[in-house]
Amino acid sequence: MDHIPKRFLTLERHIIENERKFPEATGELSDLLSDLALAAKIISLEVNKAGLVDILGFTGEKNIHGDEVKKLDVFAHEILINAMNHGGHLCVMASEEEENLIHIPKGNKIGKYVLLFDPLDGSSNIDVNISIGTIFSIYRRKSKGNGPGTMEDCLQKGSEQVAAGYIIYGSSTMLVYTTGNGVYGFTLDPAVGEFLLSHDNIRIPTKGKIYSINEGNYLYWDDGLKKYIKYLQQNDKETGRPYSARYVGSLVADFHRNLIYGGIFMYPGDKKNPNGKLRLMYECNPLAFIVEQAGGKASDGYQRILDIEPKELHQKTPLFIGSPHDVRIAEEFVQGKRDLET
Ligand code: AHM
Ligand code: MG
Repeated sequence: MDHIPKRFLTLERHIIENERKFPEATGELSDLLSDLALAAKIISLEVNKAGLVDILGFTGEKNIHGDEVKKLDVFAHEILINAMNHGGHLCVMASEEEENLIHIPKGNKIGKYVLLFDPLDGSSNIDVNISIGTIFSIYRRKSKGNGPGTMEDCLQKGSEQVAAGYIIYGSSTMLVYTTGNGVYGFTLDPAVGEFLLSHDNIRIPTKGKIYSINEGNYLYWDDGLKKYIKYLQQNDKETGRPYSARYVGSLVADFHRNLIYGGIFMYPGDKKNPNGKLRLMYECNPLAFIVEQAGGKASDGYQRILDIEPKELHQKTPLFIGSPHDVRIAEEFVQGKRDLET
């Protein structure tokens, strides 16, 4: 797509051009991604108004139009469902905000794809104007026929994903996605209301200089992890240490920064939470697919995230994700195969 000046390359056009490379493609995945982009624009608008809530009405109250002001994460969840349940391409959905499967309403056409999403991740940061994000993951249905999708359709290994992406609502709104053919980033131009290609074929640096972890949990960590963090803090010119610590506490923001600059993000298991905090299906799998497509690595400390066999929709997993060299060394420490040099 070298012939198209970047500023004219909209997300929709990029998706369509990409799809043309696959003669068997039906255009359904393109439609799905376009619907997601529309939902993202609506959520972005609302996120940008978050600071005005005190002026326009508190959540739970009625606003000036007489509608109840919804919490933003609930709003994002509902927008995504409404934007995605009528296109005819999905057979079932699941959201971090909903315990059970979300079925396509009766009467609407049922399709061959499955959508899993975290509508607004990092929502504890909304009130303080810090970046938050939406994360999504798309699979092909496994169940036969064209009836409603099932749990089996949702509980697929991350390696089965056909597309994944996130939208970061930050200093600007960006959509980053992959269909297994590289990673592309688009920035929302608010004037024209379009996502325009701003980050072509994103590659994560092989090694970074940043580590991201909630160090407040230090006392609960295993020894291997404590040693790894100490290792990153040691002074050694040859291996580029010490690293810098950066932790927003908003997964999409922390991940996005490390994807561009290189580095490692960790949400480990610890004595309090053996499986950490992050959800395999809504957070870890989509970001793992993206990072691998960008040349990075994602692990639970022992195995590839994308190879984990899911048992339930909301299961959690420890996560080590980012530059391949950094994730490899983290694994060595976590597994006790490496020690601090004395
Ligand atoms: P959420 O899904 O309830 O928003 O929680 C997930 C968020 C992630 O964005 C972030 O990486 C993590 O929680 C931070 O957790 P902690 O505050 O324990 O460091
Ligand atoms: Mg979340």
